[in-house]
Amino acid sequence: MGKKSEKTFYVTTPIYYVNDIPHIGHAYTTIIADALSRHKKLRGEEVFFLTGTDEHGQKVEKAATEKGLKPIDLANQVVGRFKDLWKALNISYDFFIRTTEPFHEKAVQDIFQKLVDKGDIYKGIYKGWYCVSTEHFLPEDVPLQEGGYKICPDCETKAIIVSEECYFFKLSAYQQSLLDFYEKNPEFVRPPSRMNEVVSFVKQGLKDLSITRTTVQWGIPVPDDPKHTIYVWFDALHNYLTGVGYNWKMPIFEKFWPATVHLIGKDILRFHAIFWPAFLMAAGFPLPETVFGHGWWLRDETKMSKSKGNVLDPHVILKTFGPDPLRYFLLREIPIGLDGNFSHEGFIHRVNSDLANDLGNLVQRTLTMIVNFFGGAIEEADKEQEEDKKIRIEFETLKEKVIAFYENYALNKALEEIWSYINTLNKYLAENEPWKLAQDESKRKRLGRILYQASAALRGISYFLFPIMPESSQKIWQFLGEKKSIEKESFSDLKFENFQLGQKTKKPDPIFPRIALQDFLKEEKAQPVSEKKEEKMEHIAFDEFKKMDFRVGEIVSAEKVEGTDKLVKLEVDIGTEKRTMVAGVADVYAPEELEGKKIIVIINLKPAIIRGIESQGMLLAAEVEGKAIIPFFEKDVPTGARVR
Ligand code: ME8
Repeated sequence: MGKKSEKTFYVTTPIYYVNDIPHIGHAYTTIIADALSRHKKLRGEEVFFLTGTDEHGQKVEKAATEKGLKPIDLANQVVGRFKDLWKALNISYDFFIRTTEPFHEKAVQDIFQKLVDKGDIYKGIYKGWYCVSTEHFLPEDVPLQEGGYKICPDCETKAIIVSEECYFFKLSAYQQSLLDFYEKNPEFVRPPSRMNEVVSFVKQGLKDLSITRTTVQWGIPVPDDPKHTIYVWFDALHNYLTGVGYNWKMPIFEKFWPATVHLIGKDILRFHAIFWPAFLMAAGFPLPETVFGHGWWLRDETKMSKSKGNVLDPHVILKTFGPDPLRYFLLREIPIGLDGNFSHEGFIHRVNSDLANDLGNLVQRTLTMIVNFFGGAIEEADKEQEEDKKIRIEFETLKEKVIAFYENYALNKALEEIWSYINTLNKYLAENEPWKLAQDESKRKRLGRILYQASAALRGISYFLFPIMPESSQKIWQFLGEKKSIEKESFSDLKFENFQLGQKTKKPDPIFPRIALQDFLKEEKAQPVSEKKEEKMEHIAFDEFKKMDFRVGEIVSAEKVEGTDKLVKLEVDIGTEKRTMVAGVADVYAPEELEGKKIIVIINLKPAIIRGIESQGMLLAAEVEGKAIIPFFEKDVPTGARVR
């Protein structure tokens, strides 16, 4: 494959899991990607912006089972939530990849097979600890807790022990090539502190990586060995190839690959900075330019995450403010590499002070004066004086700085510079008091100059802000009388003088309304809580427990439910009658093993239709490594006896 042309920019976000709905953390990465791609388009580059969803794996399988859904049905629901959020946030992605798309699955299988043929993937036995929440195998040095289990160091939930036949990827064989690559490409991982973390991890030694599972059914089957499914991370990382056309739209792929930047949160750095380049090296693809690991949004100093149940649903903010204030806040508040604490107070403060006061008032004042004093078009202006020149010259330096900051992922710095210029302009107006000049007919040209400088500067400001606040910038641009959209003017054509004397401006509507914190918090509280708090123990009253009718049931007959691997249909004698029940135990027990066994069943559970069969009760079983293990009675007990 030839080297791609210089003028393309291919940016990706992680593909998000569909086990639960999107939150501010997901919005953050996606907004960064959107701002960067809008900036690159203004610079005249050809851009491909990819986002999507990670739909396979144990975590999604488990979430679907808990909700009584098939994984694909859960995925379909949650994908809609992601797409709605991206629309509400004005995200201009070029393609939305879903890992359940056949073109993706096929490409992953082909690459897998290629690595098997090459000897980079081989079969063995894996034994170790696995974290379902982060979908990864724990490093061996994670200590054993007193109860004989391990805690995932990343998400602090309990890991499970796994022992199964699996395919391994020869990660260890790539240790030196990775270290050489990092050395030659110091910008591969950014910011630099993250590169140091990656290098020292690799130097400690890499072990081969288990990349298939036999206990997870919701995954891409291994070619010619379908009892194995491909590990969700091997599957997911390849979205960056398939999402840009690999194996199905090759001209697009060849144009944009390798990716310019994979934007990710620091939680998934190792997958992207170690596994991913190793997979690519093995399969013979050129490597991406940069993996940028940004910091986390925290709430009360802990990472906002679904498993911690402290996530913030952006919809309330979006409903009240529209997309731009949130986009602005997230990008302004913290440098991309660092963590930040999200608080409503901080958000409202920024919106009111930076957007409503500093920028909103500047737009409002300037344009209202043009309408009131010049009927909407500044016809005349005197020659620039020193103080006016300063506004034009600062504009030129600001333009250079903004470009450099955007290019360097320093979006908060770009915003700081823009705001410092906004403050200069507010000061310029305050010092020159155009509203007073308007009282004196002889000062009309002077008045014209001051309002011209302010308008020309505002035109530039709206242009610089466009990648971050596309909707509001476009509004300001149009209030200033521009007919074409901002995107039609390339960065290299942007000049102070592009605002013309005589240009017909409009009376502006308020762009950023002020909202009182109290009013906003009231609105927030009124919204239904859409996130469930996971992992929290909920107590039930004894009376509620007493309502549950557990009995000894005898399995009279058992047969597999057609078309499934896990489900078995049971006829259970509960003493007073026979009941049909569907249980997910066929991967552990053969139907003949179950016949005649006595088990514990709950008989007053509302019936449920499972695969078209009415299940009139449920058996109890222990969940061990994703499998259901049934407790059988050691001593004979009468069928129908109560269990308490
Ligand atoms: O990890 N602060 O998906 P995921 C900032 N499917 N960013 C956050 C955040 C927070 N509190 N919480 C989440 C996965 N994010 C895999 C990725 S890619 C081949 C597979 C963002 O749904 C951040 O970008 O858990 C983080 O890396 C990502 O969401 C994790 O999303």
